[in-house]
Amino acid sequence: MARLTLLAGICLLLAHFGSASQLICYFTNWSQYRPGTGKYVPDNIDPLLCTHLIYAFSVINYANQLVTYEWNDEILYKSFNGLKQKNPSLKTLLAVGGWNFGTTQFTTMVSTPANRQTFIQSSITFLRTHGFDGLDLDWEYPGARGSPAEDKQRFTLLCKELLEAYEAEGNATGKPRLMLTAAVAAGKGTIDTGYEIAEIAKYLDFISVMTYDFHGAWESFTGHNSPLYRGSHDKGDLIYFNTDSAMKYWRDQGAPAEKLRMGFATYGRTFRLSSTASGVGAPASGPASAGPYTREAGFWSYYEICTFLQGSSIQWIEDQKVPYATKGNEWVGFDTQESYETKVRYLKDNQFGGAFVWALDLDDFAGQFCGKGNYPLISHLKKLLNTYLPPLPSFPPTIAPEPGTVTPTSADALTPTAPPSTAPPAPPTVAPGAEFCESKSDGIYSNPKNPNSFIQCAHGRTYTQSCPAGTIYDDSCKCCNWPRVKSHGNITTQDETQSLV
Ligand SMILES: *[C@@H]1O[C@H](CO)[C@@H](O)[C@H](O)[C@H]1NC(C)=O
Ligand SMILES: CC(=O)N[C@H]1CO[C@H](CO)[C@@H](O)[C@@H]1O
Repeated sequence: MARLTLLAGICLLLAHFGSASQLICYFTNWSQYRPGTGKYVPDNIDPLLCTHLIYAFSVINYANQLVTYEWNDEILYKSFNGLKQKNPSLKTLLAVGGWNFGTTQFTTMVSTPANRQTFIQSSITFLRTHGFDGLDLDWEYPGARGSPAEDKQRFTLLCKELLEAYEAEGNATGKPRLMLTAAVAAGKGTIDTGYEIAEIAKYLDFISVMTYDFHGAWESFTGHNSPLYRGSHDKGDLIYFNTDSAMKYWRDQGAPAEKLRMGFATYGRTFRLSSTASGVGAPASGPASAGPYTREAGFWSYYEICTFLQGSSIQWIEDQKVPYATKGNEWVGFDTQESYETKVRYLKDNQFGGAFVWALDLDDFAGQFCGKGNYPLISHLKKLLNTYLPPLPSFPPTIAPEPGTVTPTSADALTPTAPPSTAPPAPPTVAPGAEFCESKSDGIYSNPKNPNSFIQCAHGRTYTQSCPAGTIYDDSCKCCNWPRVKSHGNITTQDETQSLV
């Protein structure tokens, strides 16, 4: 117990250190059915990894009530919400909807005030009964996929009435108000038909913009699942199919940046090449083979990608800041620790309020495939969010003449190349006279001159950052930590520090 208190204390401290970015992680009710080492249940979740966990998905029944989907959801809810005993500051939400659930039940539910109230009251009972802290609306999408145009306004009404009811219930019971959030579209056309952005932003605690699935095997040319920037090959409406466009569109249409959460994928989307061309925009005839664990053509978990990378050719898409890999006639666009770093830097530069991950079970959660420990992507994301990242000069993505859009990198040093020399000079946060980082690769280093601080190297520049009072820099977790305490003659902090990053 003393150990848990210490852990909670460090987490709180870390939350206040650097930026207080939220990390929201989705759990999926179907990952329990994957074979062998792919099987994933709430017991596999590290309770200290994320600030919020979202259970996907629940559904709406024909009586407009919020209900379970899987036969064993109630058992899983119990272990899911039980994780809060190991991390008291963890928040859990229940997502309703999802892609497969479609739109019909949502349309019926929002169509009359009575139906909406039935749903709203049932959600309060359901969430409280099972110990969730809030509801995440995953309607894909209002005003699209069979949902009529008026659902755009009705979705706003639903958000407004849900928040009012949650406030009233919180006031009446003295419990903290239930949270209300939504996962929303990232494609400009779907955003326009689906959301009154400035309105819904008033009622939602945060908005998760699904900045992935931009390209996939439903198209006849290769493209990246989750590019950060527009690519030189993007023409017409495709210029909006990237994270940067989607996040800025939501912000510029009236959603406060601090309420927006940027989506990070722990999976990639695959293609089968139909010619000898293998770059971005190469002709494709469909998806690559299904992965042995996820078993869905066109889609590979990060841990399945790690297996594919052996013997593959990996390329960094310079203008979009994400990698792809090819082997034979199979092609996958995916994310790595390196692309996450560029994206977190972007997130911080634009002051978006945090990140969310789809999904916990698609990372190498048990560390059995990628050789980078448990949850290599999500734990890296957590570390990036909790660490000071010096802003880089923002330079527009260079539109290189086709096909010169990629630079080859080797499989084990997948490092984004330095910004072009035309980049504007660095902001004035560089430590004066510091040459520490001149020949070092990007990353965090201990400060040989002061244990209460650390040094961040970015593109050869040196940045010094202080640790919070009472803590020292700890290289084993690349974080600020309490000084190591001896108990019963053993150093006990090793596994604690690991679980912090
Ligand atoms: C809940 O209580 C707050 C604070 O007293 C008040 O401002 C708000 O109007 C109440 N909301 C509802 C829906 O009762
Ligand atoms: C096994 C499985 O696919 N489970 C379900 C989880 O919940 C969603 C609700 O959106 C269903 O569509 C899935 O089929």
